[in-house]
Amino acid sequence: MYDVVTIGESMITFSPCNKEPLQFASTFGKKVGGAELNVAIGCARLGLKSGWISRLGNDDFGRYILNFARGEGVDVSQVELVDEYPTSLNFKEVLPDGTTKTIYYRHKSPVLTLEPEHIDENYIKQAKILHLTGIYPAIDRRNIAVMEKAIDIARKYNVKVSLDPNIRLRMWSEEEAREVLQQLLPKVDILLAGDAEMEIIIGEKEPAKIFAALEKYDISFIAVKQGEKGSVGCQHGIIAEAPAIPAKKVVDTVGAGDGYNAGIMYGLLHDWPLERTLTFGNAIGSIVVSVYGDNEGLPTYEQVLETMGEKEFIER
Ligand code: KDG
Repeated sequence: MYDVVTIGESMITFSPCNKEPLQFASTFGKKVGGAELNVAIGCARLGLKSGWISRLGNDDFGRYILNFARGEGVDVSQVELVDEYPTSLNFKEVLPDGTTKTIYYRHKSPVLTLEPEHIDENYIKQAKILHLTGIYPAIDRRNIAVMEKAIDIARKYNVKVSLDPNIRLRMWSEEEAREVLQQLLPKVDILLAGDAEMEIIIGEKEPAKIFAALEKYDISFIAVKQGEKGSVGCQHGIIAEAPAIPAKKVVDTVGAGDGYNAGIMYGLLHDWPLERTLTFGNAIGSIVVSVYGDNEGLPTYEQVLETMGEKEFIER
């Protein structure tokens, strides 16, 4: 039995060691990135059981990512190393003020070898939540068929379908993203999106207007991430908001949304009141932005409670 299962690509992330522009950097540190895997790791750190469905290149980087995910406690039984394409890469610039820029090398991605028939009904049906993102179809529209197969299985077994648009405009245009993501909305139970992403998909940025515009899709849980302002949620028509918990220091914002998603799923799986679920997600976002790396800052359950002021932090 899994709490959360995700499908998507992971890449090796190279970042300049000295927080300098990519163009002039000569030394790079190697880390692991990929929104769906970040969510699976975030869930595992909180104590949930998570699984990740993917394909990696049968190379040193693929083996590194596979072992990394396994070491974080994510089930990787549905991840295969394939010979067709090398493991994807991205180069991430993080400047001293915390601004980031990413260049991708993922056009021929190993996940292109994942076909609908590889999606194991027995695996998906064991999950409580199937989490998908807009990055996976942005890599290649062929991946939509894989998502649809997984969604059909999920709906057959009452597994909740979660979607984060994760719109990456370096990978597709606003028009392409809108067309694909709008089509998925009728099949989504949990929508976790940034306000700017909602503006791209449905033309509304303000939470009350977003919830009104989405009413026809009958999405049981919607969270609108507003960055420094916090987040607003709508659960079965009830609306609540939670202010952001200020970060100690913002050093790297990449991955904060994935951590937030893991927190929201934790709250949903424990039937928490909406406001607490949102606050828990916000707290994780705040922790993640204060640590360098896409998933290194993802906290344990106890660390979130410390940030929320519900547990004493003992330094040593
Ligand atoms: O959400 C974080 C991701 O953006 C990062 O880990 C890398 O998947 C990635 C992407 O597409 O940018």
